[in-house]
Amino acid sequence: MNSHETDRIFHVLESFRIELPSWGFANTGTRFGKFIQPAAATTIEEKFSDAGQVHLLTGICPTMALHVLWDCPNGVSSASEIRQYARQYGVQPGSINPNLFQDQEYKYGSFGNPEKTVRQRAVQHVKESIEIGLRLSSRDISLWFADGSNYPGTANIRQRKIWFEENLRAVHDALAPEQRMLIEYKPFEPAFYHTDIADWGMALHMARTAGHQAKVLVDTGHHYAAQNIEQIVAWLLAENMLGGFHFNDRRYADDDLTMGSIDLYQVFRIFHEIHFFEWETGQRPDIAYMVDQSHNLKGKIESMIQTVTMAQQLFAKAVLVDSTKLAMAQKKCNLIDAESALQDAFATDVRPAIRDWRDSKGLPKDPMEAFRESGYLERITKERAAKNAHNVSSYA
Ligand code: LRH
Ligand code: MN
Repeated sequence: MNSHETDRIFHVLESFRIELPSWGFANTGTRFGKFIQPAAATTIEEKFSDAGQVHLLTGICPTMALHVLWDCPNGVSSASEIRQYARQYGVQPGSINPNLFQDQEYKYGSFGNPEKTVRQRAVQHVKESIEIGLRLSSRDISLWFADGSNYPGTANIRQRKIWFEENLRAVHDALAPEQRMLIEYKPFEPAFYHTDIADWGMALHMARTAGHQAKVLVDTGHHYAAQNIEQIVAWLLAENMLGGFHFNDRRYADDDLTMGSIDLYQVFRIFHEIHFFEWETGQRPDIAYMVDQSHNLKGKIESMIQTVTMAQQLFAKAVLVDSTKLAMAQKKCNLIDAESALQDAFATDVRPAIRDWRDSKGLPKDPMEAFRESGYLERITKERAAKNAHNVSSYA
């Protein structure tokens, strides 16, 4: 790697930041049960403490996403306690994620529920989430809806679309000027016949209908296996409607595995579209990079460190694509040269440069090693094991 490439890597690492999900530190599982980890976080303080460790060791995770019913049990009045932990552990509250999928009354949906009172309650919950965001100086309200149906004919899809447009407009209008609303799509699960916001086109339509502070959120796990995710990213960039990402990896469906554990080149191609857009337009897109994973088997904090350093590596590799050479090859339809412009960058070992960047910032060169030597895991295991031992693990 030449000094010019090292400089480009140092330059992009200066601004690359990725947000951690509070729920990634907690005991989560699948419908077949969950395997309790004695060191897992159960309180919001513990989640901030663990996120604080990852930020301390990597320097690039200054915010943590919150899920309202999981992290703000007292609603708006949880804000003061959360602000105190944010100060104590050096990680700020990030995107606010309302919970519109676990309450019994959401059986037939939230914003799309045929029951007006249920739709109103869902709108109220999002408005409360917006207020929590304001109290915590969080910019993004991140909306995912489990809404849909399991059997043909059981839902009026067009009527639900109208309710979603009405309710998304209503909550959009409750945003403060500095806030954004991110709309996340998902093709299926937990609904297995239709999902009301199932793909990027539906999310784009809903964001545009809601208002100018609404953007689309791309969860990499929310696509059919054959879908070209980076093409969706390129379109949303071109439309200035890409608000953020939930990164994870999958072999089959929304597996929520650690980013880059299955298909590193997928994430590289996404990051390439973002760098290429910036090179071509001179505009730095305002994208929230976030992790959304479920760490069922691997250690939760180690999985986060693995994810964050992998994201950094793939973001750095992607900036090494020679965009001038690529643009020329594309123009001339020189397929081999165009292809190799990406493959050469992807094949570059950027880890030495990233270690040097960390060293230049006074950060540990190897965050995973530093974590294992810190004794933090041993300490929290002692503190939390008894509490976690009572955690139920069976599904039914
Ligand atoms: C839905 C989803 C959504 C979250 C949840 C934890 O699959 O991706 O972003 O609210 O996971
Ligand atoms: Mn997600």
